[in-house]
Amino acid sequence: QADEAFVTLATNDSYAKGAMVLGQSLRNHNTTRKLVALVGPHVAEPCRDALQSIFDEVRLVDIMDSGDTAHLTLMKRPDLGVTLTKLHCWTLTHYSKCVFMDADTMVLSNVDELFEREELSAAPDPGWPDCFNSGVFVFRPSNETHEKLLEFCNETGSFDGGDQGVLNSFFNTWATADISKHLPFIYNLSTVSIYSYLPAFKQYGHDAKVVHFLGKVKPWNLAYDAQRGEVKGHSSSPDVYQLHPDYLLMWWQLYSKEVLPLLQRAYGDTPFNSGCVEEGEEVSRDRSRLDLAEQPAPITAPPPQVSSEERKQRWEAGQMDYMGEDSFDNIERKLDSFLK
Ligand SMILES: [Mn+2]
Repeated sequence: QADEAFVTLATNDSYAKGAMVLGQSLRNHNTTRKLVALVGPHVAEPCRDALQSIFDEVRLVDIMDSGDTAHLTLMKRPDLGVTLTKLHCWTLTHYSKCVFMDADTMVLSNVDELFEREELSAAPDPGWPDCFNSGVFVFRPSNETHEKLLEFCNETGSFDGGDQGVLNSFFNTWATADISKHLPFIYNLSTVSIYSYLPAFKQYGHDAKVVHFLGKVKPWNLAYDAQRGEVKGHSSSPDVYQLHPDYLLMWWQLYSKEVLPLLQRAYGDTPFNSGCVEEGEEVSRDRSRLDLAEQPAPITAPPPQVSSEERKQRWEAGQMDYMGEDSFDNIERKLDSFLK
């Protein structure tokens, strides 16, 4: 077991926060395996220091000065930078088996049993279940596999522009060959699935072991009022609906209680974006708007009153009334009534 590890990846300071929450969640559930964080060159020094205190190993991956094939691929396909950094996990050959987990995942219980699985084990993707989701997967480090993956990237690229496309094309028998390589969905519960199939979430959601904050808006894009215990600024973007309020709150509670002190120690007197706001602080809205500024702002005029049936149709057509009837507060209330 000493040669088995959970591996994650942080390419910037925001994802580093996610990696810290993931690592701490694994520690809190008493994993017996090693914890490894791969970090890109853009992660600030204090963030790496904070990662050091949670992870057994923090490894800098700079594709620019890594192996020839990786470098060459990056020259040809600069968009695959993050993907190539992630594929680097196959070079961790001092471990015999690893479980990769995205920095936007968090464990809700011990998941060490994942090491009983073989390469490549993963859960179905909610958007196309014949593809696996590459947010959580079991693999065997091997320089040979790494080289093959890089060559594959060079020749084929990625059908979705990311690592999931590459990995699904490479491990292309996953959907049909061996059912033991299909991880149950509870090992990679995408928050988007909660809303797309609410009855299933009501039936099986309490068994969830890993939650995956899939989608454009991540928990760290929002703000948190630690005094009130409230996540702030989430009514401004439709993408936020894909984040379940309970899991979102769990993420922020873990972050503010156990991760933030590590960051504060690492940064010392240097100011940094903690994500936490003072009670009633008006900046919170501006800040979350700033954080979301990379995403195009949703343009939704306040719609006229509609019947319940018409509203349902609009919802199913993807036209939610985010600012009004389908506002986050209303959805949260509805979910609460289901969950209690
Ligand atoms: Mn992810």
